[in-house]
Amino acid sequence: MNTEDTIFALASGKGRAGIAVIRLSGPAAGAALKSLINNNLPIPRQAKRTSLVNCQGDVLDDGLVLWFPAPASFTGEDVVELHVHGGTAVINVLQEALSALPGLRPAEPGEFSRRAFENGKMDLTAAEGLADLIEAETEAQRKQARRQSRGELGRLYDCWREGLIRAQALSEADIDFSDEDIPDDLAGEARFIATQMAKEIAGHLDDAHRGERLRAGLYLAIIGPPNAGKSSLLNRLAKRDAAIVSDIAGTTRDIIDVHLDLGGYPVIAADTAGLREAGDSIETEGVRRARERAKDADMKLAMFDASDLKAAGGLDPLTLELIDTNTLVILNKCDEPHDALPDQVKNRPVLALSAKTGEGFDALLIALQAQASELLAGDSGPSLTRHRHRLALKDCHSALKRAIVAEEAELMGEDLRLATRALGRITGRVDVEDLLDVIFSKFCIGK
Ligand SMILES: Nc1nc2c(ncn2[C@@H]2O[C@H](COP(=O)(O)OP(=O)(O)OP(=O)(O)O)[C@@H](O)[C@H]2O)c(=O)[nH]1
Ligand SMILES: [Mg+2]
Repeated sequence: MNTEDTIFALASGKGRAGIAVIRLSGPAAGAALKSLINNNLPIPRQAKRTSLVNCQGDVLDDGLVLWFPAPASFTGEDVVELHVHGGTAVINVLQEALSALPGLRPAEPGEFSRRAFENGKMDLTAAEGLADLIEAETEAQRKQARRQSRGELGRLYDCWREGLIRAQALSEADIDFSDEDIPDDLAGEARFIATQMAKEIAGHLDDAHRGERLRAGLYLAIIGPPNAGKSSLLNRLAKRDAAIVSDIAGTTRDIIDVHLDLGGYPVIAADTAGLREAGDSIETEGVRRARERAKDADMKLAMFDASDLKAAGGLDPLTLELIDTNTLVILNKCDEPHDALPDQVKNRPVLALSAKTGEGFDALLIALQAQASELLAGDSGPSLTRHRHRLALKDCHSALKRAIVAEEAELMGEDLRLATRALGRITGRVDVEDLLDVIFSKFCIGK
């Protein structure tokens, strides 16, 4: 990727819209703007209404243009924004005109953010936070992404890293002056810092994967015997007919996912095949998938037909087996005559529901929101949000534990160096060339 190039891309979403924003960044952005407006550059950071023309002088559209000279721009380079009419033909003809200008090419995915990172406009966690903000579907996700995009997580890691750089310097001074008569126990002080930091990092890691779960969404599995009403419930949660409902036992055979916003928390709810000793090979596969989803789920709804309480075999044993501490038990079809319901099944709370009439549905939503909040609402500090953060923090913690018990200052210094490096890789302060392609290619910004 050549950073000498000037790149351009549609910054607003694809598809018809009132306004579309095309963004340019790089050394030829100013010349490109002059050519497009056939005029001098406008006043920086002030919108100017103008016609936009191609090289032949044909007027392509009217719109607003904005000029952000380097370094006070998103990428730190010269940046131009064209606010034009958001029709497909308008966008296409403008992109063609831009391609025809010298030194301009379409941006790769994530290239604007990557340039902003490389020009020191934001650290790697802030760039990731910005990508998350664009993907955020719920309020809790928006809040987390906004904090990260404003650099809160990066600042925490930078602060720890500075502490470790100091510890490293102390341990090195201890080596350099070991033969001389120095009053302070420098290695002891370095060990003290490492110990404090190891405690803080262990606490930060012991977060029940809150940030990662909030970013990805909680998995909720609706499980139960055939005909319990699982698909009916999924449809009520989704407010649409996402799954087929019928009185034929074994209707659902595959997993059907729907994305929900439960009080600001993102939840991916899955309808699953009814659990039973299946008849054919397709249903067997469906039941296997249902069990697998139940195993991976953060929350489960174990659903039974309330009338099964008085049936000869009682509640379905295959479903009972899967109930654990993250499960809510639902006794459905309470619109039909049924016996008194128990308060608990396998020590888990029971909710009476009619997926058909909606009776008990609000109580279920409240219970689900409470469970989601318990899993996702954190303390006041920023949470790590990606597996790569976790791996680097674990590396850092292991190196610190070794440093604390190291018998020689040289070994302590080496482990402190590794711990510092691990933190630096999260924010992108050191050694991240190998990570950048992977990280930025996943961004949707600039596409
Ligand atoms: N009376 C009553 N009938 C319901 C209720 N919920 C579902 N049903 C009916 O029960 C039957 C089965 O409903 P589904 O939602 O397809 O059940 P399921 O658990 O998805 O069944 P499988 O996909 O076979 O595992 C359908 O005829 C529904 O109309 C309810 O609350 N009350
Ligand atoms: Mg079903």
